[in-house]
Amino acid sequence: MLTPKITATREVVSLDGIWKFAVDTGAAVDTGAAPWAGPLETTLEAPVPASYNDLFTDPAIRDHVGWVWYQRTVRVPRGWADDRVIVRVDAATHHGVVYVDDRLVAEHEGGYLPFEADITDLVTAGDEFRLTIGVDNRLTPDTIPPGTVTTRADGRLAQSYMHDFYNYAGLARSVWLASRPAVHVDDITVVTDIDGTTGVVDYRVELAGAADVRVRLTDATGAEVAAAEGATGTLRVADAHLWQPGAGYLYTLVVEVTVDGIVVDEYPQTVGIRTVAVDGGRFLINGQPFYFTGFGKHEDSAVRGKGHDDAYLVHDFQLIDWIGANSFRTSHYPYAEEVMDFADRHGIVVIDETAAVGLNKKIGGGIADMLGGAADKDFADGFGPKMQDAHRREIRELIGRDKNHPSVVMWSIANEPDTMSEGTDTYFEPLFALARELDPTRPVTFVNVMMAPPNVCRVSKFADVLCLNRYYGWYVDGGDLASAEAHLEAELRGWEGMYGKPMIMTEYGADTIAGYHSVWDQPWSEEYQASMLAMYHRVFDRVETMVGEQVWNFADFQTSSGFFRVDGNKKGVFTRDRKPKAAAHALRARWTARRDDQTGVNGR
Ligand code: BDP
Repeated sequence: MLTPKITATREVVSLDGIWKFAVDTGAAVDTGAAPWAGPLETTLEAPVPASYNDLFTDPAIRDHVGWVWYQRTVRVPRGWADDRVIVRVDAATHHGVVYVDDRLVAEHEGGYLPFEADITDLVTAGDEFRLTIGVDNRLTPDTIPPGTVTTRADGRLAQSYMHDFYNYAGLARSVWLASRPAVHVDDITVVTDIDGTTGVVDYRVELAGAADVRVRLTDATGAEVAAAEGATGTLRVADAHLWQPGAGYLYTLVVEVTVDGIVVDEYPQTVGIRTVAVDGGRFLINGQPFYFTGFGKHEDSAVRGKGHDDAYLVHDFQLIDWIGANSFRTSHYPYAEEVMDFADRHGIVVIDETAAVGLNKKIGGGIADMLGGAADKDFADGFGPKMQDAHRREIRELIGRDKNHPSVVMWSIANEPDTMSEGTDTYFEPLFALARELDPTRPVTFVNVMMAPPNVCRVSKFADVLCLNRYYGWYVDGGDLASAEAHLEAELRGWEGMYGKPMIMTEYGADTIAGYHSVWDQPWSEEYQASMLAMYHRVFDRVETMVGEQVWNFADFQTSSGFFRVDGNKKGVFTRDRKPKAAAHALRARWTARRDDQTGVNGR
């Protein structure tokens, strides 16, 4: 799905700002009441984009389970009389319904991917309409991510889930009103290759309506470097300027749709010319071995929850650069498109993950729950074909949205699912096949949980790269780094011996209270976090097929409360307000040295 853009033939109006907001106490959607049928009866207002949970002081809003309503009036620009009019919601977490006046125009499941509706027939250029968006935060055994809703003794609903981050909900990303011509570009797919010093750009344009297509490729200065006619084709760029880690050079493919020689639609698609490949135990970008440094992140900040914020976007990428990192994983859901665009422009490498997190009854809310008796639950016990359908949709929509981002070098189809139980291989095999069918150009992986070592995991055989989350020195061998080091190395050598595939440590880390110091290696101290990471690094440097290290987590983040979390997960290298802990300085020394060593190779 194309991002709304202002072009010679398209306009966009941001609908961000303050909307009327109401919590649905009567389950309106389920009972037939219709809050969208007139002005919302409420005194509350909420900003878009933002999760609603932490905005209000009322705990009944923060912990609400079910529908909430957002409403505002929108005026269609008067110049749009000849255009199609589109409402686009960048994300509604987790289930969204959109009403134009009294009419339902869109419904979407999956809280981190966009959807849109063509509302042309319901609105008039120059006039106002009432836009109401309902958002349901419930997670069930059939959703991605899954969860369970139960009813408490006093009738209130309670939501539980098996992932370790707070179930922030609402309209956490932008909402747009967009115009586009009746005959228009519906989709664009770009695949790049390198032939000597020539860049090869294969493109495919899908149209709505009958028309001709012509394309031109411009470089970063705007100069045309190649052109072609037809909806599919190949462009060759002499002396191509490659997209490199650390140097995100972008071309623009300007797609023009013509009818009788007149341009009726224009859409610019950014293009980074680069290749990605797995070769034995190596991960190659542009034919050069690439070593991932960086983090698993979250979209998370105080007050906004998962609300997208351009200031945090810029600041987080500044900190990624400051610390010398070259990559991150969109743990544990697709991130806002603004993030992906920024990564493209700045040469940050991304492992792009679906929202399939917590497909694991054996660990519950974070690995810590495993100790609380979840270990005897089975995958088949509750996760069924409906969840697999939702998972398929999630893969399809993620690849549909992000396929043209050069920063994305690999798809991760799930985080820490149960891959030990019978039936998990038959659940996952078709999902890997689907991802490869949708995108034959990028490696596909999933992130393996500590309870599924090489001789136990039934799914690693399908992955192109082994992505491992390990907590030796924390959940296992906690406080005993000598044992942790021995166990970690033994396990990594086990994977290397059995598979020989490239390995990335996609999570390793220790909860750390900023400001807690100790002369001993005390868990929760800043010193322990730094020592533990250093121990992992010694091991990584000894294992040849290690191709990356992504610390858990970039910053402290909010989780549901419980006995294992005090105001959230504290494994951040930065605090929730992005102040460095001691480990940040240690990582900076290691990663900037590594980055400087790669100067030339990675274009820095
Ligand atoms: C892993 C999960 C991650 C958790 C982390 C932890 O992938 O989401 O936050 O453990 O326990 O199991 O800190």
